[in-house]
Amino acid sequence: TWEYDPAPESRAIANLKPTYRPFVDGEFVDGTGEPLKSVNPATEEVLAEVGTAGPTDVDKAVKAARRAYDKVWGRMPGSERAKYIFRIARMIAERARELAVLETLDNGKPIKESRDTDVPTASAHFFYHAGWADKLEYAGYGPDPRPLGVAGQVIPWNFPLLMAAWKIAPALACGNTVVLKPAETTPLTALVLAEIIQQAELPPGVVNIVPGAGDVGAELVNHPGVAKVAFTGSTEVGKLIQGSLAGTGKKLTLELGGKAANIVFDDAPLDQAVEGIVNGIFFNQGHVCCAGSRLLVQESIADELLDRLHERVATLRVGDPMDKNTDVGAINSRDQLSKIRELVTSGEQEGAQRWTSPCPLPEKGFFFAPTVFANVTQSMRIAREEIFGPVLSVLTFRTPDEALAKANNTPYGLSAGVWTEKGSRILWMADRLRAGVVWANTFNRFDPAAPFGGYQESGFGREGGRTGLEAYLDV
Ligand code: TXE
Repeated sequence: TWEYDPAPESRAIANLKPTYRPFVDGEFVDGTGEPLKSVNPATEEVLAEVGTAGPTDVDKAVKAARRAYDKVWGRMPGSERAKYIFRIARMIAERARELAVLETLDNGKPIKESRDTDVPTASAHFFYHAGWADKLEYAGYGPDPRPLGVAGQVIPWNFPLLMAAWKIAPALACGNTVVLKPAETTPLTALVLAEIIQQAELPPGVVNIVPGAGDVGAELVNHPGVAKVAFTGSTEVGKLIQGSLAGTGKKLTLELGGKAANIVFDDAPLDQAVEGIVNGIFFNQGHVCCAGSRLLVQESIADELLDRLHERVATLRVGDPMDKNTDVGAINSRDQLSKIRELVTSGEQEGAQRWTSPCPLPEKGFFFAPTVFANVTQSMRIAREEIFGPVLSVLTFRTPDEALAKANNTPYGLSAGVWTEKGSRILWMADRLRAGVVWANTFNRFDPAAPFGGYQESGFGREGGRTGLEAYLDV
């Protein structure tokens, strides 16, 4: 074990300020809500105090967004909107180092992930959607697709900047204006994005950021001035929102939980599969809605694969997220850590065989060692419920039919992985898996041009690609 003393230089690179404030109508304002404290989950120290939005601030933000929509943004030629969106993309790239360090401090994810995935993908998302802004007549919704108005968007804490980009970029490209609520444990990078949006000189009100907890989210999605709601978060809250919007005529997309199957056949390239399994469940501490949290392995290779997997997982370095060599960082919050612990205990009690990485953990901070459960049966909670942590449940199968039945035996349906040398089998499986994304001989690959979204209780609607524009357009 070791003590983690966050280097003051990290704070300097992140340009960390003592206070952050809501962004409404082009200005940073004192929110009327109770301020919250954003905590570094790796050290449990307070990073900054964040002003939150009260109901009056949400109301002001939605009205400002509506004014901006009516007066400028909704009427601006797409080619003009594109220039602003390109500018945001470039400015994110220019401030990549600052944003990556800030994201890691606030979220707990390894710096190599925020550096190589979160920040560049956020920038790429704006670049990609800037390209659509003046080509919407080719989006496939008729010659003159129209924006909807004000989009109310609520995002979670697992990819704070990237989720903001996923939400804001397509909304702006299509001519909508935005009020976005970041998650209460990770509001900082969204507020730096607000600064970028201000410096990029977007007209006031086009984008508003209202930090706060779930009550602020509820206030936002239920505001009568909001025409479209986009939510990423828990299935539980997604269902609540869907219920409360019933009959309002608001357009809704939901991106909720998952329990993805990563399916390995006996002809799979095993070394490659082991890397894909590790990436599938330990990337971002497993705080990934499409995480490959159920490994389905063909019985004949199960022992060998499990041995190789243990060997590989034991090499993962868990700890200081600011260390470039760290593979698994901190769990985002104490609440999430408790949830992971509870589900892991249930796995033990229900008779699954637990293996835990011997990697030492820091004494302070919210950390959880990579864990692999063997002998898991389909009825166990660890096979059914989303753990959202670095915990893998391993099940076996004998035939492709059995693999398919087990993979689809879930109320979710966000993603799946298939590992085999047989192209025909990949196509057969992909056709029958009830999952929005099926990766073949890889996992957790994203591209702004590829639509992403789920089936069943993983939600509905797609984000990204041409299809993702549908959520923000009327025909
Ligand atoms: O989610 P919440 P939590 C899953 C994951 C995790 C569990 C709980 O399994 O362990 O959900 O996480 C806002 N109206 N996922 O509690 O509460 C909230 O402030 C409007 C999977 O953090 O759903 C935050 O901004 N908004 C998921 C956002 O919703 C409300 C990512 C998500 O928080 C609200 C996160 C309300 N009534 C968690 N209540 C994924 N799909 O990736 C809360 N919020």
